[in-house]
Amino acid sequence: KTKAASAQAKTVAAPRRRASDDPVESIKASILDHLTHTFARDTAGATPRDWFLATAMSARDHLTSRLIKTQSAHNDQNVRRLYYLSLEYLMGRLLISSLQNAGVYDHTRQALEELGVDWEALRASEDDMGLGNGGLGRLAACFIDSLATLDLPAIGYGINYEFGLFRQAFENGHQVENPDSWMIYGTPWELMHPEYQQEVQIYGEVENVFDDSGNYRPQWVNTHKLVGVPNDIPVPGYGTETVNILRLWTSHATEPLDLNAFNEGGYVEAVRNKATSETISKVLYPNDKTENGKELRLVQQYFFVACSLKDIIRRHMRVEGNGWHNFADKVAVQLNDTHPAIAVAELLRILIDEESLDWDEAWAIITKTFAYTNHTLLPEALEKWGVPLYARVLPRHLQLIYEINRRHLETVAAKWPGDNEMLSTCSIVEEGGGKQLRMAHLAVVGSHAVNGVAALHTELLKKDLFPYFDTLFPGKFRNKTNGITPRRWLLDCNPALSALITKTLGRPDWPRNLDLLQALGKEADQPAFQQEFMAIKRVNKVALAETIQELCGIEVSPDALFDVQIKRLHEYKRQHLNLLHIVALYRRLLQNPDLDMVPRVFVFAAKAAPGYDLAKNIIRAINVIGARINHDERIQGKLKVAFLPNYRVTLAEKIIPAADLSEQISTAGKEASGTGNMKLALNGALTIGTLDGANVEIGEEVGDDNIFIFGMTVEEVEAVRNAGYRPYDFYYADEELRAVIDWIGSDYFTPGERHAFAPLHHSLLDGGDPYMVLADFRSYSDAHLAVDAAYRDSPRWAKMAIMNTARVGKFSSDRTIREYAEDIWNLPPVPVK
Ligand code: RUG
Repeated sequence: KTKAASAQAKTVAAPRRRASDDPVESIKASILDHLTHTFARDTAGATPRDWFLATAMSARDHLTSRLIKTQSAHNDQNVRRLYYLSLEYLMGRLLISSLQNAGVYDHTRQALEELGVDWEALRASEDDMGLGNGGLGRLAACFIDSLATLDLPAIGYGINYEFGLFRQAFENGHQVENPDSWMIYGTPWELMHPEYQQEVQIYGEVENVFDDSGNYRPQWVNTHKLVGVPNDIPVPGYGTETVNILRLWTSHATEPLDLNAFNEGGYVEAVRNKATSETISKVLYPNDKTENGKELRLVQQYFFVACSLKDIIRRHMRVEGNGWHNFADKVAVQLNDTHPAIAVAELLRILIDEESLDWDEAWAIITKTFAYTNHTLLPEALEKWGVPLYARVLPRHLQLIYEINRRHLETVAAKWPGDNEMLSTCSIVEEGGGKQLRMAHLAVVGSHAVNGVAALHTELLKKDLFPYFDTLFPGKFRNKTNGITPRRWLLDCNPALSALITKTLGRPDWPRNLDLLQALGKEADQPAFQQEFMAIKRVNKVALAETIQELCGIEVSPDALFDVQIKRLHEYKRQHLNLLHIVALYRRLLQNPDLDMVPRVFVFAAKAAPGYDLAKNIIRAINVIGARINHDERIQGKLKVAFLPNYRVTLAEKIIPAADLSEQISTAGKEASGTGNMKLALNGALTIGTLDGANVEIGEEVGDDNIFIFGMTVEEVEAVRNAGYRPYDFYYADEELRAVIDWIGSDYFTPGERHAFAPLHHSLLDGGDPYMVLADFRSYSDAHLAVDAAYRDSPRWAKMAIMNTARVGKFSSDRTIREYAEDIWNLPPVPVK
């Protein structure tokens, strides 16, 4: 029972209330009205979830009127719009950000307090909208927040997955995956629009037929039809009237029931088509990196791209005077990774097969419309599709891709005459073995701009991944360093620090202009400010310590240094390097229990792709070794290891404000950018990191004195690899490292269970240590000694932490989006009055 339940036990139902001039009264009235008239609940029986739903509906009321205003402003002015196509959006909870962005957060909190509602219980009853795997999906969520905040006319398109990323639990240290049925009881944020449903087709074959003018034309026939129904989520900007939308497609069958089959008793048969069609928007693929060759994933990609393009064309063509002649003037489409790259061939199919444009005309529209963001250099993450699969699922598109490629290779041949090697390097079709389509090549060829997501990444993209394309299309490749929304990642998740910043700067508008934080630098030396800053950190650490106790049953001291690594579990991110260091510390403590070291709490949170066995082995190793360390009284609580289960946006919001140290330790050249690094630095955590991804730029901003850089550079990694990297060389040369690896390889941590960590042990030595953990170990361990020394000097540490918050304004996603808008989309803002 909530507090409200007892406070208002006698109330049966709220009468319809009239809006009041007092905003708090008016919000109270609105919440009670929804409780009664939308959800048929009285205050006495209302559960926290009922209160959440009523509050969400009240927030939604503020957004929908602004949404309508925004749409009419955009329509009336026939504006140019940006369409962001992404297979993933990692939104998290929407209540606080909706209230904040609608400008009614404080009033709503007060209204709920006056109603006697338990706020924490209320907000805990909102499920995370986890329609993404990691950085790529979260970036999309930050971007749509910034687009609205900057008054840019934009629509995000994606899939309304019924099941988000799996819920992770641990059993005996093992990761166990459970379905994430986040919308099983509905969600208050989505507005369904059946009137904008789209029918799309798939499978079938291509026939050549004569058309009315006697021309031979290919026709895609005998296709399977699907219906996409859009669900819109309002996306309000912060401190502005603009409310854009995120449009997510749900798949349906064209005929929900085969009545003939049903009448003949074939009950399963009668709904088979419905079930198959609905499968398409059922689950998000839980894979962050590897290309998943499942047919269903290809169908998902095509389904959402085809629905979105039809919707974009419908919106454009309904305006009088619009046509194909000005399509690319009004429409900019950003491809988030190659997942939506089929859009290039689909628009071509529409223009040529349905609209009868000639090739050159169609191709000009396409290359003016699309731009593509690359998020990785890892070969296993670069999408390729087998030609036979494509021929079956999208036969007409395959023909068109072949023709795109033929023309593309003509350009290549003209540039490098007689160079067959170059032809095969640049081709969209990979020959040899089974023929495959390289989606990254299709995206590059079909776009007018291609961007990487951090300066270093973009350089490597040009140099290593697409060297010839950079020569072939000079100026096409650009950098757009990632960013994060300061609304969610500071204002909402760290209210105490936000209040201190507002008070210190003497202005509340820093969440829209993060460069203002620079001024905090002036306070970094002031003892009083340092104390206030670190007192907030401590309160956040106390809160995280409670969460750790609750989720892991581990007691940790808020006075210890909170050392945090939170991100997807992947070898290249090197959670196992962190583990080797923990085991080394443990060993040092056992050898010398009086070792003078700052007590540490190592916090991990990470999901491993269900089929990624080594990643799961690393999770198990951290859990099991951590448990042994946590219970070893000989080390007097100086080390604690907590692996928090079910990492997601909501958990990140809890951990980030409490972090002292941010682990960004990928092998140089492997992490395209990283965005967790930005969130942690913004909240005053110091980075221990390699010169990889956006760490490089974070280092440039905060200065060498305020970051702990270690390890090999990209060039050194390359040189060591070229010289023939041998992990055993490092193993034999470093006594401590050798002991640590042997220890992990023994059954010391898993008595009675031999070879529990054999996969991990093997990968580090005989497996060749592909991510060079051993080569970087000593430098990493030394950097940690420097961290230890800095932390003992509290004023120094406080100053460094403040300088991090003060100097990372560059990493606001508003800056990133402004750059995209100016440099790639040519998209002016449209203020909504
Ligand atoms: O691994 C990258 C991160 O470095 C990056 O910060 C993020 C957003 O740009 O995208 C991640 N990513 C890459 N997620 N999936 C892929 C596969 O292409």
